[in-house]
Amino acid sequence: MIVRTLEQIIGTEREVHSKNGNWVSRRFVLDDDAAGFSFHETIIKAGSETHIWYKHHIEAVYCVAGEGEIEDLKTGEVHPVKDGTLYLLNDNDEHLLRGGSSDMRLICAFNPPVTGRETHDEDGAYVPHPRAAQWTKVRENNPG
Ligand code: 9YT
Repeated sequence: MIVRTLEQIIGTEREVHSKNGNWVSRRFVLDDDAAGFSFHETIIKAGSETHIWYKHHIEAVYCVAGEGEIEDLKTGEVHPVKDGTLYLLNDNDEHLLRGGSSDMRLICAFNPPVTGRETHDEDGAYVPHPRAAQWTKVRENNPG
């Protein structure tokens, strides 16, 4: 069993600040924990807008505080996000994530797991997991 607290993560390399100051993310579970997913708390700053496009990852995001919105760049749909809202980027969906009048506190899970060494490229993507082909096969064999 692994037990970690936010206090233990803040100020370490498991806490990552975006270059533009739009978000800060605390990685509770990473690839080297071998859980099959990574698990993060991300704070999206009020009033910010971030272009994100995880081309190589599936991400589930659950909002537990604050409010904002997500715009699906394929359809143009805008969805409000607040305490109790979940969105699942199950189709590598390109999107804009906007903070509203208060910081959003989001709980995020990634598959394949993030290693912690990725940075957003110009498209808002992370590089593929080092064993991405294996994860693709797991998903193909479990279509739901
Ligand atoms: C909301 C969202 O996309 N969070 C992503 C996690 C964060 N950018 C991270 O931990 O890298």
